[in-house]
Amino acid sequence: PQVTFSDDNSRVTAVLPTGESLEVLLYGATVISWKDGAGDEKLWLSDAAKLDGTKAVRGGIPLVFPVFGTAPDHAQTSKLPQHGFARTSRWEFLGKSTSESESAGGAKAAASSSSSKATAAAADQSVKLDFGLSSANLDDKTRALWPFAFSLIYGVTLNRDSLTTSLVVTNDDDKPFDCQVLLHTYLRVEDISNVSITGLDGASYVDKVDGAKTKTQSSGAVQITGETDRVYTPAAAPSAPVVVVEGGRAGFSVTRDSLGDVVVWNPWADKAAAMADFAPADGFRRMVCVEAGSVADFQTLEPGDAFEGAQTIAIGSRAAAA
Ligand code: TA6
Repeated sequence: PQVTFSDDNSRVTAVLPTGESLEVLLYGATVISWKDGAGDEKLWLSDAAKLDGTKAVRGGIPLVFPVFGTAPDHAQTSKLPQHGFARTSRWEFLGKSTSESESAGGAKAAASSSSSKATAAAADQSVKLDFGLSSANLDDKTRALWPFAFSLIYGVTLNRDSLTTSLVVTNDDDKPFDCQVLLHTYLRVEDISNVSITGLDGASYVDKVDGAKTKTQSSGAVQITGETDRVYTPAAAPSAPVVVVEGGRAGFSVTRDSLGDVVVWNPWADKAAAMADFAPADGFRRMVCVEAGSVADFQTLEPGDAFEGAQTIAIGSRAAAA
């Protein structure tokens, strides 16, 4: 895999030998592009997204920490901006690591051609980029709003047919702090009217479009036919996939580690029109946010404690099998 920096050091790009690619803005450690081997973009990024560090990126995978939304009744985080400060801070690039896995075909090929020199097994390469943010990196204003010593390590792993992003939060302070974590993923779809989301059957959810009432998802797939803003807490294990199906084919299969909640959001026409950085105006028909997080309540990290939460988004045939 190749990992290159942009000239202005604002972003890092990784490309696998098989063509898949990833682009991460150091501002917010925001993944702004993820392309499959055919060069098709899998994430939605607004045409008006700010990529110059003046505002959180409208699209890709913004990081939400230490608070999801705003929490006026939660003393520790009540002074923070919506979704906290991770997505609007400058992260450092900590390095890359690559790994190869013998693809099954390669192994079979090697076994079957014992007489001749086995062809080099086609190795499925992957690359992991690590990013860091700590209280030491924060500007004074932000640190004053949330005065705790912490460090975050964000790992983004590009595989041939999946993307994994994991966040490790460590309490470096001598007192406990509460936090929430969420990966605010904007998935790209062809047409939202052909999309349904499975894997949420029976889940309880908070409907933020209907007075934040708690409801239970009936069985069957979730359709998006208007503004949708729901915090699901599926009863099934986080490893059970939430699948974005489009035109009868599984487009994305999202599995989680230690992130018990899934937010499903689509602003629809009016809310999209009200966001200056949301373009084109009908772009809401080309996206759906499926956001893995731990946001239904706060978790308390004791001094020295660490929490790791991760998501894996599988695409194409792997997703169908999931
Ligand atoms: O994830 C859903 C949500 O909390 C919505 O309520 C909406 O506010 C969205 O996030 C976008 O928030 P932002 O601060 O990025 O405009």
